[in-house]
Amino acid sequence: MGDRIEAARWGGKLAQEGPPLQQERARQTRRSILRVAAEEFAANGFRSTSLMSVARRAQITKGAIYHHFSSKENLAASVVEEHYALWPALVEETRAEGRSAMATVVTLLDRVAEVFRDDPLVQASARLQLERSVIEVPLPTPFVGWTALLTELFEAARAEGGLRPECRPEVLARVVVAAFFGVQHISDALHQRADIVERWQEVKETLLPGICAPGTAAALTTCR
Ligand code: LUB
Repeated sequence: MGDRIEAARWGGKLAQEGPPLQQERARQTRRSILRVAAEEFAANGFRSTSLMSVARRAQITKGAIYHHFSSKENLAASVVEEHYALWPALVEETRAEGRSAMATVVTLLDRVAEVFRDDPLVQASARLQLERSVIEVPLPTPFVGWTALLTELFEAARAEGGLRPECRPEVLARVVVAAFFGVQHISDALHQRADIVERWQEVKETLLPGICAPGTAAALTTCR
């Protein structure tokens, strides 16, 4: 699927890189700014993060930041876009491993839980999405990418006979996205996402028997 089509699915757009980046050094600087900004946004939120604090932490000038990002709002939007740009490769890699559609869903979301635990860019994006009302630039629409992808995977699972007949793929997708969002939000609030993988395992063990074809849930809750 073309990059632009895939990027559109995730509610984002190919990160606007401003004037064409002439050299690898410029790309490295942009990546470094995004990483440092993500750490600041994740820890302190949008309002309490300043471009000065990002510049200081990145050991560059504010002018160097403005060369890549026109404002703090644009920087925040780029962090969120970079978050969503992470998923297509993980999805493609997991789907290429040849599991059943249901096993692919389970494995994929296990990996996503680990990314939420470990990646400051994703953690920052989740916080910025919660603060989107005070960020005066458009951000990618949250949840739509995962809802569309999971609907597709649950439709494939239905075709494979992997679902209970009463389950509707688009409903399952909304329920699972809501469950995952809640798990990562609560884990963040209480434990800085340290226990997100374990909490997600509990949700899987609870939800899967009501989703999977009879007798198939147990094998799925431990698949890797
Ligand atoms: C996911 C969050 C947190 C959806 O896709 C998103 O926007 C998400 C942050 O906005 O959970 C569930 C995978």
